[in-house]
Amino acid sequence: MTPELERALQSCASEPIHLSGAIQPHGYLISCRLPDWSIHHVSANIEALTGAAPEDMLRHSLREFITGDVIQTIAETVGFADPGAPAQRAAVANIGPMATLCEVSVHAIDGLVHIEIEPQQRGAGDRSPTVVAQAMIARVAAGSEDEGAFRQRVVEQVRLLTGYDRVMVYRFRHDDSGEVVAEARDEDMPSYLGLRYPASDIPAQARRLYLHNRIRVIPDARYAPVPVLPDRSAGGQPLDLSQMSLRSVSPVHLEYLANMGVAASMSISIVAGGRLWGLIACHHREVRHVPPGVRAAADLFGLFVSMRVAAREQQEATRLEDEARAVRDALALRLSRAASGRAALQDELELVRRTVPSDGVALLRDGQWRTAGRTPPSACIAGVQAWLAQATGAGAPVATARAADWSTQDGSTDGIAGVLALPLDPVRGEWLLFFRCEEVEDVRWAGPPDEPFVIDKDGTRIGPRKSFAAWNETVRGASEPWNDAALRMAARLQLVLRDHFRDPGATGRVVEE
Ligand code: BLA
Repeated sequence: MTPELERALQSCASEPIHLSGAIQPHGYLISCRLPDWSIHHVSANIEALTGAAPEDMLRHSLREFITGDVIQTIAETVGFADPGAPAQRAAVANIGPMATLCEVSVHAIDGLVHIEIEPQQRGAGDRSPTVVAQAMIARVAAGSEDEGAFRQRVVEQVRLLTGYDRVMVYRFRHDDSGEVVAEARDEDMPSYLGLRYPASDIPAQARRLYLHNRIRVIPDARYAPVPVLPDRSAGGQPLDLSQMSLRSVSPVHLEYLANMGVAASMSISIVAGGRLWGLIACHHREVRHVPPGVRAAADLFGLFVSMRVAAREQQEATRLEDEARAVRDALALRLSRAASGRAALQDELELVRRTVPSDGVALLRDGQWRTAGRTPPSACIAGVQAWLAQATGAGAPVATARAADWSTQDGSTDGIAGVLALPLDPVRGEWLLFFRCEEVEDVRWAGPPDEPFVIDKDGTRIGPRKSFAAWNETVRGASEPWNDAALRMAARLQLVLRDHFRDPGATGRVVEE
């Protein structure tokens, strides 16, 4: 990656998207302070709704523009919500001199109550979001034991609800790149299934925001932003729009959508274990409105999908832990029955390998190793020893996912990249080494990952890349990283083995080979 590109990516990740100072034009904003409902901010387009110019509304009371019963409902909704929570649908009401039928969403942040008003779209329907979400949940919950079938039902249900041309489940990987793992689409739309996108397509600050603000809709990606007036608070701070439904989004992202031939988009967060697991991402070739009621149903459905994904991940982690524990117990028994557990370990490597999710294992003793499963050639021993010499710390397992950390430049590693090393007797150079193969996958990147966007000739303006044609790249030299669960399993194995490797004087049990 060139320094120029690195700088550009950095600037991308530091764009304060929650301070855009504008909303999308399919709605209006009025922001008030309690207790007097004095108006402190309005969107520049407000006159079309209330018949009053922004300057004739600022510092006036909301009561001059909205009826008492609607204000009462707004107050109740805000009172019930947690401070800083995302906008919530509060009411459907006739607003302004034309009695425009509108949906009203509200949230409170920094002492301001933000009221977002969207004229109701024709044919929006009045089905209750809870009833709709309930039906969707029932349909995906029934019999989707298999993860693939579950995801397929998810995209089909969201497509049925919203009518988007293409609905995808987009899953983040360990390096924050992502992959489309399920798709339902109009047959005329190109398929994105299986395509990989670099982490910079959804930069870190956006991923952080989407953890809490779970749903985003851009009905018309070619819109002109409507400024919020004034764009700063009384204290001179830019307004925090992070929880707003109408927030005007990053112009870079709008360009991205245009490059994909997408005129309207929606995405729903899938959160599992406190981390953004993925998104349900939707595209449409034409302008498409998603009324607040449908958004509310999609949001509830997204919460269900999140819980289901989290439960599934938890189940899978528990299954792996249980399996590893059973293998450790079997290993402990065998070693304790042997005259020398320390000596017997080398005959139990197949069992040892299954105590930590890995492709192979080696027992390093006296500068040689005994192996089981997939391991690098023994020509790599010196390199591994050199890495161990500088990587050791306080007797805990050490790990790397990168072959470059321990391999010599010209030597082959036989496709191994990750090493997790467990000190048995580091003073004597005795180690247990787990290996992982490199993730040599044929990755179908949606456009070159090292060229995620185009930098203009003058180097100042950046835009997302223009090419979405799939091309293959082989990821070399790195394995799937050793996550906390793997490190925990290694630490537990270390406890099992410790008894057999204590100083002979201390235990009297260790018999030298
Ligand atoms: C936001 N980028 C997003 C969002 C998605 C994607 C889903 C959330 C907003 C939305 O719902 O539309 C990316 N969309 C995808 C991907 C797929 C998809 C990967 O459908 C795959 C099928 N984007 C770039 C580059 C930058 C960038 C290079 O490609 C930075 C220079 C920025 N993307 C960017 C920003 C946002 C974003 C800043 C936040 C938009 C906002 O919420 O304001």
